[in-house]
Amino acid sequence: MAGNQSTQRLWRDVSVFDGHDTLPEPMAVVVEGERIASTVPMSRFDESLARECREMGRGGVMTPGLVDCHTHLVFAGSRADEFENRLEGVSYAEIARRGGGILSTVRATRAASEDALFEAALPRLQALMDDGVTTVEIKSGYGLTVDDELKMLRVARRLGEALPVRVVTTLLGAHALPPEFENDSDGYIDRVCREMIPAAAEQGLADAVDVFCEKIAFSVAQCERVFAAAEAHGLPVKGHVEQLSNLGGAAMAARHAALSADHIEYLDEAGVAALREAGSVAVLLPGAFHTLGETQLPPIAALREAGVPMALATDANPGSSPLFMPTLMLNLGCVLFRLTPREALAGMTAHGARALGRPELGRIEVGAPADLCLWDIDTPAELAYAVQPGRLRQRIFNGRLEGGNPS
Ligand code: DI6
Ligand code: FE
Repeated sequence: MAGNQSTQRLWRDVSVFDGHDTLPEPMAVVVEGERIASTVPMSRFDESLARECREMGRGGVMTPGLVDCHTHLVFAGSRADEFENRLEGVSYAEIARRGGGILSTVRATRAASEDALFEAALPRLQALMDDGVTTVEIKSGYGLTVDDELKMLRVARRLGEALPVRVVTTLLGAHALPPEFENDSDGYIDRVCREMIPAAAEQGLADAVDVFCEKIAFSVAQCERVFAAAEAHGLPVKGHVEQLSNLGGAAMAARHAALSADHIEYLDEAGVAALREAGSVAVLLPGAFHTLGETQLPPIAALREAGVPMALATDANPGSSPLFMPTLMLNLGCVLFRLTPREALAGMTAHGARALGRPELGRIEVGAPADLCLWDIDTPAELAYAVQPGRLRQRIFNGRLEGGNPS
């Protein structure tokens, strides 16, 4: 059985969403080693190819492995109490001003050992993987001391070594003002710029640098200092901007050629134009919008009109988006933000990858890394239409079968 010895693996009769669009015909997809070797419409399929390959699957929908380009997966503690407070009418910003919110997770995360953080994050990451994720970004931002931020980033790196998933790390030292720096936010930004960023860069722990630009966090000028320090250490930047108000953080991020501007509910026309000119990705986070009961919608029509690539991510975190299910975001992106299913899927594949500075990922294309999902559905739109776990038949990571629910 020479065919079974082959290193080439074949999926046939699959409906392919390639990262941007659904291909017009059923396809055969061949993987060799870690890469996609060929994609052939079934109308031109030659059975001799099947003899050279090991058949892995037939039928269903094949997408790139999902790319979750914005998460805060590493943390300790729970914020279920704040969830109840918010239901009683206390706002997210008010909880933050009272020292809860992000700072509550900071207290728990500082107190947790590196191993405890790792163990706590494993099932969260596994949940994302079981729902099709093959690339995930993980931010720090709940340590807010040099040591605790580096601890979080080491945990993120370890997760990527322990599990079959690509982990991209982001230093979010400028997430909230730690209590030690009360009334001295510029002093804390000095610490981020002069100690945190250099240490993370030197130890190779961060792939990018992020900020929270908001009235309850840091000003545009402070965030710009963080970006300048990141650039001095060769790290790309991105920002949580225009989530709760419009400070002009997106335009500032665009001036620094940011990989992405994230949240952006309050983004205005000038911000949209700035993102377009910079080639930055707009990252939409419907989980936080949903959880916080927001009503201000991101300017989807303007972004679409301007041709700004829109990514979609979970923002998985213990406060504003305790949602660890990427395919739910496809649904929420469509229902809440009026994305088309095609836009939502592109947002969790090709555009998500671009928001991470990894444009070779999130696409089904000859030569691309073979990170793939085979779903038990008939059309790609069904992934966004129904919220239904268990439809992932196969998860292929770097050319190897690593998960799914084979029927
Ligand atoms: N915006 C968010 O949605 C997360 N961080 C941020 O700046 C939320 C973090 C949290 O509430 O713990
Ligand atoms: Fe976030």
